[in-house]
Amino acid sequence: MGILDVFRGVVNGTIHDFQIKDEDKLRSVAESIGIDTAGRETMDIAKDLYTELEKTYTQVEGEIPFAKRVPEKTLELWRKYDLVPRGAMREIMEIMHRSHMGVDQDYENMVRQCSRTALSDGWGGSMVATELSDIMFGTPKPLVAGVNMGNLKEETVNIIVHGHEPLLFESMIDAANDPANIEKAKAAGASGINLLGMCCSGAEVLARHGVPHAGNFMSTEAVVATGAVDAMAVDVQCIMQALGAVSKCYGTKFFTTNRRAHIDGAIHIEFDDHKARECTDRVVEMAIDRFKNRPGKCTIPSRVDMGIHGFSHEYVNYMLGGSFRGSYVPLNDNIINGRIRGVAGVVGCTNPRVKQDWVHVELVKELIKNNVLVVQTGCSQIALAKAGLMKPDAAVLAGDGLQEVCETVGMPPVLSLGSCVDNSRILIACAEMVKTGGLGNSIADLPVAGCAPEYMSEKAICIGQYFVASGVFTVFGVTFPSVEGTKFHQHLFQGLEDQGFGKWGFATDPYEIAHLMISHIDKKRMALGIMGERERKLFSMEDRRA
Ligand code: MSK
Repeated sequence: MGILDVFRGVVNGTIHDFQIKDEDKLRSVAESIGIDTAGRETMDIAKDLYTELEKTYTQVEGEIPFAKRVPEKTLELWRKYDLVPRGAMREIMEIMHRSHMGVDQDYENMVRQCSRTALSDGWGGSMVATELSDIMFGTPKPLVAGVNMGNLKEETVNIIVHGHEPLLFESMIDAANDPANIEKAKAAGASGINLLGMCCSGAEVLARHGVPHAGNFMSTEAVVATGAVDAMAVDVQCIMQALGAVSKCYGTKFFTTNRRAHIDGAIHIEFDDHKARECTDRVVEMAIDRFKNRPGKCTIPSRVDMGIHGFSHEYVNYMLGGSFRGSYVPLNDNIINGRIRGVAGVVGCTNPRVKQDWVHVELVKELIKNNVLVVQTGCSQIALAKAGLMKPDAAVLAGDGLQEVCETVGMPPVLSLGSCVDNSRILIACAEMVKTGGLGNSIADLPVAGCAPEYMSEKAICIGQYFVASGVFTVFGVTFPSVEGTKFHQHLFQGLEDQGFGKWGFATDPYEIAHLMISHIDKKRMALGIMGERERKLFSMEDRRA
């Protein structure tokens, strides 16, 4: 909603710190929901696009605008079960009412509203945020960038931005590159200003601008202990509560910037969309002050892991088909001929209950070894970037078929897409695979699967549910918030698939998760009649570990 608010300010001319940067994207998004663009001025189209996309949140009857992007057969199924979201606010109000004591007491009916609300996020709020961010800040294209704490530099003023909304980060990029601020940093004895990202806002600007990334959710306190972080500014979501106290121990200036998220012990400087630089210039100024008075020695780990980031749907289209015939045909063809067995989305959080990054890395290695192309978002993608799998030469870890495709195209076997909000890019890719043809008529027919092996946030449940309702088998790890053996659990883990949707899965062992996903992909391949000569062996856990 924050991104939509800023887009409204941009089209109405009341916000000047942000602009429309990608006009092609503006036109293609507008056309995708039936807005006429031929011969029209950019701002005219933008105004119509705003009016249309606002309905995603506020409409009380009808279907959200991006329902027009859903494959026909998937949309038919949603209509049959009355799942097409009207508007996010209406669906959230309704679920709040239905979950009140003594209202909706039928598990299937309740799950239907869960799906409808979740879909208003995936094909609604998240998709709007991704598309408008591309329009205002630029659509990502692959670029080489580094992750890990070795991106901190002792001789520079180090500023970290952490959270989930790109607005703070975009403004901080401007502030950190402002010659006047750089001069102030130099006058304080620094060689410059070094801006780094963490968590999801970090993943987003890593993909969009190649800003170095210091680490995922599990590293956000540890990075402060280097002593080298002069300022950390946060907005919303996944901010560890102890960051204020940890920052105090190391003299790091810790800022909250969003009116919805204050933290005890933080310096609060409110970020105002209309005066964005007031906040970010102030953070830079206080970071320079801390640099001048660093309380102790810096201990910066030397490791930096380079990789390729920023595979937007638009770029994947171009990468596979070329600029004159951009298309998903080569991807579908390579799935049909069996070089690529299927596609897996491995996304989501890192969770303190398990060894850092281990489940993500082992799971993804097992998938690519079995010729499954992996797409990633969020903290999971940072785990794999640190493990070095976002480089084309990581293709040696892939099975023969996937390796051949990666070498031909020159791409890594693991594609980094951006933040958790960019999971909507995976929905668009699924819709495109259906539209391209040869892999069934609905998303539920595709040989694809999804996983958040270390989820920990409430919104991950919503993301999982919008993938399941869209037709994707989705596996979660660590814990699952339903009781095995109940009718409700059975409905989530099987009943939904019987109705034509995707379904949930659960496992904690990375190899078991990988083979749940691979078995599902094979089941879909079998149904599509594209299993070929491949021998289908049911593996025991011992086989898998061997
Ligand atoms: S930041 S929601 S820990 S991916 Fe999106 Fe990472 Fe999960 Fe937060």
